[in-house]
Amino acid sequence: MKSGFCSIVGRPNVGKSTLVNRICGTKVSIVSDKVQTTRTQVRGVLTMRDAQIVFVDTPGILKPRTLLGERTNAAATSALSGGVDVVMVMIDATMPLGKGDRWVAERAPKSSLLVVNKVDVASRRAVLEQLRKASEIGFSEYFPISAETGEGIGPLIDVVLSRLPEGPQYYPDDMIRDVPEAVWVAELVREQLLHVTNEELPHSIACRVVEYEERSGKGPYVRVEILVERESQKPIVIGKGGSVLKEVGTAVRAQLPPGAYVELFVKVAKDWQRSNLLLDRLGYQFPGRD
Ligand SMILES: Nc1nc2c(ncn2[C@@H]2O[C@H](COP(=O)(O)OP(=O)(O)OP(=O)(O)O)[C@@H](O)[C@H]2O)c(=O)[nH]1
Ligand SMILES: [Mg+2]
Repeated sequence: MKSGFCSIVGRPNVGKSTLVNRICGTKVSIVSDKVQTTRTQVRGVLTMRDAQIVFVDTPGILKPRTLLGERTNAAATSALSGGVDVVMVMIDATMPLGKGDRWVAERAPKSSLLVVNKVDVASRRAVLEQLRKASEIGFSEYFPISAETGEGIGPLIDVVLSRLPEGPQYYPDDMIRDVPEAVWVAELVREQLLHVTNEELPHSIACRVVEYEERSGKGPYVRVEILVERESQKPIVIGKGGSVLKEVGTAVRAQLPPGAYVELFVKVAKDWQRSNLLLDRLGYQFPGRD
């Protein structure tokens, strides 16, 4: 049995979570077109007959503006070394290679795999140019892929497999993500809110499950608290006559076992992104800290 951990790091929005979901064949980590969708390390497990790869999705690395930003960056940079067997550095074929990409690349081990994502929407020339620029930084291997369509992913997985040591199976066969069910429902709510809100608001939203009850013969009853930072943000999240919450609730329920009941309510937690205490309570902890 070969087994090990493979982390995926890069700037926000390059498609890290989309890749983990594609490889694992199911939604492991939430995705949106807003930057910094992922806020913690999320593990997705690919189990094969004689190998297991644990993919570690990480928050996009960006210059931090809040305590939350500092913590998400720490969660990402800790996956650049120590405890992982393979590092993938991901860049976006549709965006110029920027300072942020170089910052990440310079801190990644030289043995990292460089992944250029979104080739489905980039010209061949743009992809080649990204590969050329990235090669100046000096990685061990280069992979143009599309996390969306799956193009190029087979060879990438083969190389990860070839780099894994002999090891135990870390997770049971049927485990695909390591996120507890209650946290997962809160993430699904946040994902829907990311889709319907704009500008600064996505960063101001945090979700947590305050009640989770398994009901025999029915799906679970889940009560989710949506936290915003200011009173003025509440009506946007609620929507006219509760329309936004209703839409979010329906979309989340569709992803849960039949009969699931999701209750949503909105609360103000003033400037939670800048409060160590609230960040601890919301589960946005520094890696390695309880
Ligand atoms: N066309 C195209 N879009 C993609 C591809 N991969 C990801 N996207 C889109 O890019 C956006 C960002 O994807 P995510 O997977 O959330 O990106 P991320 O790197 O995890 O972002 P953070 O969590 O914010 O760091 C979403 O709108 C995806 O649908 C791809 O291969 N092709
Ligand atoms: Mg992500």
